[in-house]
Parts: sequence; structure tokens; C-alpha cells
Amino acid sequence: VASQTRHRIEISSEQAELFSRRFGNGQNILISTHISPDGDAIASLLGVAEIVRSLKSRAICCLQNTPPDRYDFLLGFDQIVTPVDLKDCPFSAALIVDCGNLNRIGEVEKLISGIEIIGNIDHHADNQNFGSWNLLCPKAASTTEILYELANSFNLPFHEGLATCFYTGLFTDTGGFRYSNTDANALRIGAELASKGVDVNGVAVSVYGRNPESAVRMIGEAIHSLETYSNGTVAMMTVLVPENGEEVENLVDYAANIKGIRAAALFRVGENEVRVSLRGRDNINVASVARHFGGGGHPKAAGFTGREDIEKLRMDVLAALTKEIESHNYKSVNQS
Ligand SMILES: [Mn+2]
Repeated sequence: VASQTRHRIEISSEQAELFSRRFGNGQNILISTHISPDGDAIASLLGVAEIVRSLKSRAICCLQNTPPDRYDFLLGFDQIVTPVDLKDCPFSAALIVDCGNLNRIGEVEKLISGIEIIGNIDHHADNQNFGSWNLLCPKAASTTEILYELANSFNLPFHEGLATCFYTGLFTDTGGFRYSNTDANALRIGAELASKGVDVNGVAVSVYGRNPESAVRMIGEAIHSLETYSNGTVAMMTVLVPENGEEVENLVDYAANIKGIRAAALFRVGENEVRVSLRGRDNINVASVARHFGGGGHPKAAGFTGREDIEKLRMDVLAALTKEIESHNYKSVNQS
């Protein structure tokens, strides 16, 4: 399957100049995005605030609700406010990013009702064109891709924090460079941003590797068996797999990606056997655990097939994983 490569987004000098005239030069700018913000929304919010500040204006980022803390590594995250924090704040202009419809900013809409200049920067194909100034690029993989090109058109000096904002929006809106909007251009821009000092693995781990346990348990309504043990360091799930039953790829990762988990096991119970997938985090070696049960694999991803009673198998695996974790705890205590 050949994937079509988009052309690079071009910001005309007229558009760039209009942006700087309307939102630069000592103004107070209110910045917002849609409710239930995703990675691109929050990264665009914080990224455009940084652009505006570079153009010597003051920027306040306001969301209806406190944003999810999986994005707490982004520049300026701690300064995001909610409407209750903003009584009598005079704003000369507003900027709405990554939001196709003005009523999707929720309570923040009241704050901008008296503001005449509204900028609208977005990549949603169904954007309502609600701004007095609109920069809409439906072909952009993320809104941060548009902002990156906008920043380039100003020749803004790039620092790692700004590059990380732009990269994070691109990374999350492409599902970690996997969705259909991933193409040569998205990867090229990702590479350009990475070369500016973005910790690309750090972004991936922060966004996808810090799931709250509660969120995983909601997915577990389908999985419906998640259990954690040993002070929240081991997670185990059990599913019944009918003969020739459908496999879920990397299902064990739902357990392995819980914050604080250092080892995870998925038990797939079939007619005559139990197939066990193991995941290790940090320095935990699950391959050695798998070998103990007659299986094998990589240090962080391994497995084996068991034929014992499922309850006994679960307790034996839990004991082995806990022992593996404790051996590392013991070592680190003695090293310090
Ligand atoms: Mn987006």
C-alpha cells in the first residue's frame, strides 16, 4: 500500500505578518482549546502561548477543566488556569487552537464573548471558521505541525521545550506515528524536532506509559480480570481464550503500562493449557522468570505455556515476579 505524501504546510508571509500584528506586541492574549483536551490540544495551547510570548505579548492559557497530568512535562503546563482563576482579566485578543467549533471550549466561551479579535488555528476538516483570523490547514497531521511552520516563518529561536510541545502534538495525533496521517512529511518534521533536542522516548513514555490504574481497569471491563499485587508493582490479568479464539495484540501491555508496575503477566486460559505473557519494566528481567517455567523471550517481553491449575499458576508466577523485583530492590539499597 503506497501512502500519499503531503506537501509541507506553507505559511504565507501575509498570514505570518497578520498573526504578529493581531497577537504580538504587548497584548494580553487568552488562549484555549477544546474540552477533554488530547495531546495535540494541550501541546498546541502551550506552544502557541510560547510563540505569542516570543512576539512580546502576554499569554494566559485557560481550559474549562484541569488538564490530564500525563502532559505535565510540557512547557508551561503548571500555569494553565481554569475560568474561576480569571475574574477581571482584560484580554485584547483570544487564540483558539485545535478546536473546530467555538462551543467546544465550554465555559471559556463566556470569557471570550467580549473579545473582538479571535484567532482560530486548526487542522480539523470540519472547522467552523469561527475566528476573525483563521489559519486552517486540514492536511496538517496535527495543529502543532501548523504552529511549527508558523514559528519557522518568524525564524523564532528554537529551544528544547518548544520543540517538545510541537513534537508531542504530532506524536499523539499520529498515534505515535502509526495512524494514516503518518507520512514522510510527518516523519520528517518529527525528525527535525527530534534534532532540536526532544527526548523522543521520554515523550512516548510520559504519554503512553503512565496510565492511571483506573483507566486500565475501564479497558478491563472487556478484560475484566486485572489484579495488582506486591504494593502495586505486579499486575496480572486472566482471559479465557476459546479454541482458535481471536488474539488481542500486546494485551499484556494494558497491565504493564500501569504507573508503578514493574512486571506484568497475562494468563490466556485455553482448553488444555495456559499461555502466559510477561512484561518487565526498568531492569526487571522477565525472560529469566519465563525460563523458570520452561519458556523464554526477551528481558522485557517473554512468555511460557503452563499446564497447571490456573490459580496455582497465578500464585507461582506472582511469587516469581515479586522475587525478581525484590532482588533489584535489595541491590539498589545496597548500592546507595
Ligand atoms: Mn489535533
